[in-house]
Amino acid sequence: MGTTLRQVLGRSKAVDAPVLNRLGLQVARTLGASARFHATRWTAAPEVAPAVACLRRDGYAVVEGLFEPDALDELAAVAARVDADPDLPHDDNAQGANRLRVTWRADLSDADRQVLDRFFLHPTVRALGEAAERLALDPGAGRCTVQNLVQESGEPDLEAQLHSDTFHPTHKIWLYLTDVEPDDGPLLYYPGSHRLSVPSLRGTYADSVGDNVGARRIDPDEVAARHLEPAVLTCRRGTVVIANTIGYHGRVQGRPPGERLVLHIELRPDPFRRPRRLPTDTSHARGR
Ligand SMILES: O=C(O)CCC(=O)C(=O)O
Repeated sequence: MGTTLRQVLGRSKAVDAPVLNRLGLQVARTLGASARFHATRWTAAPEVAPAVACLRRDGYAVVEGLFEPDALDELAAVAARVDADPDLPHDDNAQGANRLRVTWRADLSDADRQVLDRFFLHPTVRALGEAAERLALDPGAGRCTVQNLVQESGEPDLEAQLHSDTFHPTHKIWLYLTDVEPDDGPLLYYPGSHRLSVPSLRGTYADSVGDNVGARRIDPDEVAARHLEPAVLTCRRGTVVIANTIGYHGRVQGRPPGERLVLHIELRPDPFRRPRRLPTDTSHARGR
């Protein structure tokens, strides 16, 4: 079957077109999606302007103090309860030996969703997401989930391999509900790696002519060629982190009994047919 324009201008991480990839298709998609993204202007709301400036400069930003301790306790208690609820559908994702249990906002009871929506629908979080993606977000837009990562001994965490999620700018937001120490598997990010560069485009090309169809694994030589240094985002509970995950990132390999409970939002609009607004997400656990 021939490669269609729809595939080329689609959101798939890679296009299965060996000849076109050898001619530089994935590099062209990367440059085209970046130009499309940067052609969209968006003025950040004043309360998030400093964080958005960090996000645009470094590829990630940290926001602290969004919730008072009592409000945070309530969010953490509800998140822990829904995570442990055997009557709720969950996705249990293999991450090497580690266990990542995902619970979707749309699967929650109205009462629990109302509590967790204090984060998912928080005006500051929404303004941050809108400025990051440069489009409007309906309440509950993006994949809104509770995620519990438990460190186990054995195979390393798959997400501990340094990677770039996809070929275009795209954002993830975490609210950490537990303190995150190195053993808990904190996020690791290379500031500045979200910008395109000759080494990153070379890496994109090399990846596209191989057989990888998932997130692009980053070779240490590519990092060295760009003189980038990592930031490990250990933090106190209550911290919000937003990252542009075209940038090089991964999780630090933790160790038992490390554990990390988060509320998570993933924003990934179509890079070429960019909508003006992202609708509310109604995804459910696959096992439902
Ligand atoms: O959970 C994290 O800290 C990072 C996970 C990751 O690498 C990813 O979502 O692509």
